Amino acid sequence: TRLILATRNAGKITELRAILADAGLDHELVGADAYPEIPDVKETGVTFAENALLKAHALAQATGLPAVADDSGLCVDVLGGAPGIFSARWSGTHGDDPANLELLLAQLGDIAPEHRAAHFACAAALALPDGTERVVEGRLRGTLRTAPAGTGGFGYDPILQPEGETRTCAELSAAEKNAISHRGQAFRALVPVLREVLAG
Ligand code: ITT
Ligand code: NA
Repeated sequence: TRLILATRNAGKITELRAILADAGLDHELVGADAYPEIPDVKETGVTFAENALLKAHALAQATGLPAVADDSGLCVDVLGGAPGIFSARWSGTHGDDPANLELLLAQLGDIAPEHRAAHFACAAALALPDGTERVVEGRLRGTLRTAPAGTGGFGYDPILQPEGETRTCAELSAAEKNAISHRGQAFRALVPVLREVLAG
């Protein structure tokens, strides 16, 4: 069966393909860019789970195929959880623009390491054309660096150093990141649900 990856974020798509393949999912995975005629849904939810469900339902309804979506972001303790669901547009420009990360670093200034706790969060949603839905979440806790390091991954990866690591997410290999990441955790938890729901 074909499974839609209801996202246009190339970094997410690369990671999702690896995570789902490693988990033994044998569906044909197709990104939202394969359906250019389908407009992007407005992310009007106030939680990652709500936005992930909105994106998954929009693609499932429009294509008549099962769809999974990822809504994710960086939540900084000292900023009360911001940027959170606004991570992709924190500086006003979208997505993998380093302006987002630079603005966040400027906002944190020289706050000491013990006050730089943060986590990545990911909600993984599945929607079927008949309206069936599931959503699960994953988290990766860590500390924010004062300067970016590394070239891997995407988004805020160069500034998040996971707990127990000496490297940032952007200095991990793709496999190392997927093994511990918010996205890896969420989508690995979704795989048994995908198997069950798509089989039955
Ligand atoms: P789609 O809605 O098309 O999936 P998007 O990039 O707009 O793409 P989100 O609204 O979920 O997706 O925003 C997620 C943002 O959070 C993303 O652009 C990054 O800035 C950040 N982010 C999420 N996961 C990340 C990760 O694994 N590493 C670094 N930054 C991440
Ligand atoms: Na979002």
